[in-house]
Amino acid sequence: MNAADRLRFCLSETALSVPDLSFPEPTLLGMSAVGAPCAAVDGWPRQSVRTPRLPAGAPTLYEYWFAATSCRRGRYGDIRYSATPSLLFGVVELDEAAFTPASGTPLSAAAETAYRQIFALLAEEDRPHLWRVWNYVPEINRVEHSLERYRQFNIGRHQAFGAFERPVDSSPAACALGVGPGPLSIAFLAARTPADAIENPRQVSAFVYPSQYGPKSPTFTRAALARLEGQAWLFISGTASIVGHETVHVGDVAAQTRETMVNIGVLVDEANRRLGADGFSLSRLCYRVYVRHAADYPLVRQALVEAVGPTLQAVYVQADVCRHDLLMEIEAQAC
Ligand code: 3EB
Repeated sequence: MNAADRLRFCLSETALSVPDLSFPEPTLLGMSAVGAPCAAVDGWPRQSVRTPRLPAGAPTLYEYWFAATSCRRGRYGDIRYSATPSLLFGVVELDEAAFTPASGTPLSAAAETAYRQIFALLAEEDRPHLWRVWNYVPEINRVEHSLERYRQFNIGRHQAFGAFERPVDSSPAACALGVGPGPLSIAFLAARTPADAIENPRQVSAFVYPSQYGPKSPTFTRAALARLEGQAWLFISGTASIVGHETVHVGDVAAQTRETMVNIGVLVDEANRRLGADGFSLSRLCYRVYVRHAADYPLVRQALVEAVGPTLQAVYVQADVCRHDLLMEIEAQAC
């Protein structure tokens, strides 16, 4: 591990001005634009999270991942990526209309293709360990070909894990949310060294969910604790009001938010135990909060402020959550 190889996360409501996009800031690994599509540009990875911020009218938020050293840019299949000696950040966006698979659905085929490209790239670049993945699936709850689209996505993702002999219990931290019509969009952060996978004893691991949630299980861990020289990063996956494998507090968005924060609290405690220090705390995480119904935003925010305290740093967006009875979901990260 290169001693200078650190990672920095930065939020801004102003797009970095990069007048010559063929030569972005050399240490910029990549970015995501929350609330508005960013123009597709060759040369460096950018994810569009095509769903509105809350409250209504909030400006587009730009999230940047910086490395401490200059990045090498590359393109592999449909992936655009940036790499440092130990890290790789990439984005792949696929239009499922281009897929006409002999078996499965266009979306399951697009998901499988995206993950196969990711795994092949990580092998070639010798950064095999996926730490964190952000999945955005158009119209995630719509049923077509007799199967909810989230479940179609899970089939394709699971098949790619199998094809590359990736054990599902060493999956990355992840989120999977629904956005408006457009491409399937996947951003990922990978490294030469593994992250520590953390599960939540209050919840059945998603990779062994029973088949009532779909023919193939999701492939993510509840959190990932990643060490870079001198830094420990905690990536908390999309977390919801699930206990065991069941949704709890159906119809009560404030109670769902409180239950979600209990789940996140358990993950933070376990991360601190593994770190051997009280490095992380709810009051110092950086949260992204997905709310299914925009009108629920004030209730979710209030419950979150009560759980976290006045230092709360959170970005809210309207998005569809991957079970119809989940009204919200929260992900978080900290360093
Ligand atoms: C859950 O706990 C809620 O499919 O990658 C959260 C995080 C959820 C990631 C994924 C799904 C995913 O099952 C949904």
